[in-house]
Amino acid sequence: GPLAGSLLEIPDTVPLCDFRLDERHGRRPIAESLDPFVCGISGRTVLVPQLKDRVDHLAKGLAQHVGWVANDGTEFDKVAVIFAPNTIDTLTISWAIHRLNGLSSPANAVYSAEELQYQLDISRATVLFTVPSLLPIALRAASKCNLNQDHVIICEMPGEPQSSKGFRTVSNLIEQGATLPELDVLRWTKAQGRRQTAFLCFSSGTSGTPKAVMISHYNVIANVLQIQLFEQHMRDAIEPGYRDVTLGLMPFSHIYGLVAICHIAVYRGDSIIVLPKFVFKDFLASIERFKINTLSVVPPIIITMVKNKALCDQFNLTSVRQIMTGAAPLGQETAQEFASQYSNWVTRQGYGMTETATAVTNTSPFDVWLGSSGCLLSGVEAKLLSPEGTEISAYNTPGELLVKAPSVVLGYLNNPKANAETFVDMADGRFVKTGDEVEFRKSPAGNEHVWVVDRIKELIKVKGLQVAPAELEACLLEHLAVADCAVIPVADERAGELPKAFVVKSAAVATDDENVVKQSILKRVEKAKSRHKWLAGGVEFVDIIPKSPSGKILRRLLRDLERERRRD
Ligand code: 4UV
Repeated sequence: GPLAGSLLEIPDTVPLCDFRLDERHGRRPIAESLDPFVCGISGRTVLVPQLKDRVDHLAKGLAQHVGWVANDGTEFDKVAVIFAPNTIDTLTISWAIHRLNGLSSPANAVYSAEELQYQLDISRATVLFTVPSLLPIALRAASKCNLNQDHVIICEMPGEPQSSKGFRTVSNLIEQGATLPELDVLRWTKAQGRRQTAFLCFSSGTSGTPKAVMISHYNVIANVLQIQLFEQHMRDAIEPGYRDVTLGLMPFSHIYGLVAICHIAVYRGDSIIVLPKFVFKDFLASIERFKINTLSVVPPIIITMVKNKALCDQFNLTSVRQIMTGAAPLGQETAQEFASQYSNWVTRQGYGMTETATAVTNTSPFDVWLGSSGCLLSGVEAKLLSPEGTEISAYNTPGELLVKAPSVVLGYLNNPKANAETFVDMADGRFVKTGDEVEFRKSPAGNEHVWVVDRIKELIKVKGLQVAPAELEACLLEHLAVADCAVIPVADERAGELPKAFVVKSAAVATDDENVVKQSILKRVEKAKSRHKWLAGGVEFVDIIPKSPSGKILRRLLRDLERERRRD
């Protein structure tokens, strides 16, 4: 492609909070009047100088309140989980944590207490940020892992009570911090450099239960610069000084919202219109009200728009120039139908994963090929491997994608087995196995495009969110009626995929009524897990779960059988 071979210089001794806000590292001087964050509900904004101050003051207030020291170098003693929907302060909190050399672990706001507890445990968090409406769930999880209740901090939300009795708020800590002497600012040592973890995001990778992914400051900066380099020529072509007004709807707890929306936008000096949850009419109204020009969404939102064109037409959406989708496959036909309805918009797709600190590919507006995930970003090296492990170089031939890039993460926290399976040292460097089946195809314009054709790994994607089969299987096995089970994805028009369980009933089941047993199994999952993990693909009773001689569940066999049944 046009970017192949361009040199990327990636700073590796700069923390994220300084990367953009400290002018020495910025692309262009930051106008103090820019508003990186705008609340899509209240209209409240955070301007650049406020963002800087809020990060500094919150860091100081936090250090004093929870007893963290800025420079002790024991980073894994200082982990804070942020359990909140998107707010204009979410990134401020992460950056304040980073100022203290700490790690931020964002958790999805839809989590149940059990799921949150798992994240607190695995990340060994000692501080928990949440919002008033989620406080009961947060406290239930915190008490189960002995997290000091004094270290639960409330982030204010529009439309929710401004304080919760007895709990510190982000505003309290900012006020308190403003009166404290300057921090002995984090001495960003060359020794830590590329190895300094910034985020612990959760992903199940190619198999097993969710794991804490160690994402470094360097990883995030690298991906921001890769995306920026890819897009700069297009932005220059639009107009000098062009600014995105972008939609901040994708969860900031997921790599997509965190890096490919938040960090890239703040770096460029764009505005993010922050929305805490998807309500279709609010989404449309926000585009009109804030004149949003870049929409970053997932395929189910594209499908909702296609199916509800009449409602969309009631809103003035003429500000939009482009729509970006990723996190799950967008079918070629859907993409074509959408693009014909919104022919003035550029329909783009990105492909990436938590383990690559987001983007591996992106669509150039000068070579849109609907259904393709676009071209490799500059700085990415890719390999396709056959099931036998030989390298595939031909076009239009599927294989597992392996990726080498500066954004490939440090690894999974405390999990040498998963690290050895996922991050492989090859003769030409360290690659990550994506678990995705991909083809390289030459576009009519002559560029090499990446087409994601199938998924090899166990992962299920419901509305772009991860669901790990192993996590649901463990939950099902706790049910007395379940002797054995396997969970697989089944296709769904709206959600993309839904989890379905095959269950071998245990001999101990008291009733013959399969429906009663089924309902009881469904309830168990609904009680323990957030909604996107519910078994909306169904429960089917079987006599045996197919396994390999070593005892591994043959989920792919079940998935392929199910696909064939549905095709008939
Ligand atoms: O780890 P994760 O949950 O990460 C993501 C990342 C999403 C994005 C979003 C916008 C971008 O610009 C971008 O570069 C990345 O979802 O899940 C990773 C898995 O999701 C599937 C694939 O199976 C990954 O291994 N996936 C992600 N993007 C696509 C996709 C896509 N465009 N097409 C098909 N599958």
